[in-house]
Amino acid sequence: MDPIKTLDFGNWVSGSDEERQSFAKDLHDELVAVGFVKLCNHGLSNECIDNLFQKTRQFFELPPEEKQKIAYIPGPTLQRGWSTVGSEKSATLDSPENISHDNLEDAKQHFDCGAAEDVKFPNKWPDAHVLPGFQESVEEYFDKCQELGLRTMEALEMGFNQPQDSLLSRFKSHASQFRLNHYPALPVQRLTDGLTNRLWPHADYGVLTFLVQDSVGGLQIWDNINQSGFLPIPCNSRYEIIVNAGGTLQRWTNDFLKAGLHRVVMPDTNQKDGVVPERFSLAFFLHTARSTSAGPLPSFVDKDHPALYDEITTFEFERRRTEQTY
Ligand SMILES: O=C(O)CCC(=O)C(=O)O
Ligand SMILES: [Fe+2]
Repeated sequence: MDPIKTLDFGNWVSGSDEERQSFAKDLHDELVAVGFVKLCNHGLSNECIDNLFQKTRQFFELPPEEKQKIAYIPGPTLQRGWSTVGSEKSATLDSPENISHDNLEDAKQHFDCGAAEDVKFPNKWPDAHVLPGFQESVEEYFDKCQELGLRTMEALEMGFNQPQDSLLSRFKSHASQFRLNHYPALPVQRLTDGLTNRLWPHADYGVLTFLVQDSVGGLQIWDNINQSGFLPIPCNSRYEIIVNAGGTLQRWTNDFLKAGLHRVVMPDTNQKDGVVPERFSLAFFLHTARSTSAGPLPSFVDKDHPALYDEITTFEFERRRTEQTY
């Protein structure tokens, strides 16, 4: 059974008042209880998703020298361009405290970008003649996810009984980010030695994440209801979108809603001749304007629920988290 419930986004976009209210309530309830929901009828066409998976594969198949031209140099800047296998250390994020992180590896490479109009942290693209259509495909997908993200926030605002536009107005300008993930094929033994994961347990930093995964498997989410451990998430269709709550939403709600903890490990099936096949995923992180508060919203703080988080900007929150991983 799939631990994540699927909601029909069509009910929000074009449903009756009753259907819209019920969508907003389900979205709220599932995010609070589980930390994750899946969306169908989300408006991203199968062609758009297929096209981006194909372009993503082409990007990671480029020779390392080409990718190196747009490598992310860790420093006082946001992640843009290519990060090589193992460069990001996700074990430092939310893995149990009692393990030593120093020799724990991520078996993953990725490509990051922000909005086309983000002049403060400009994107890095491979040359168009090396990878024709890549930039256009990524930008088109980015814009569609941003739109989907805003509409989902609108529903969540209703689900939370927040005044209309009070949350949505925080996204008028935005610092959303998009990541293409590639987990190379590797021997089963590498993923079972306890030192390597495709992606270690972590919660994302933004408000909401919109994730599309291929059918290889290995994604797991923390069982927030029974606290029993990690639960495998099947890919019923590569066109479904998994939505999870990020750290900013956890801060805003003063822990009323916990960011969904997840990881990518060896798939239950799908190994062949001792090798785990390669895997791709597309992760869109919905972020607010950078100057927005990442402190708890007033309606989640009272004398029984004192503020658990300091009053910093969402940008500062992201910077702190990114710094941890390199
Ligand atoms: O590959 C996946 O399914 C998850 C990716 C992810 O969690 C991330 O990029 O933050
Ligand atoms: Fe994630």
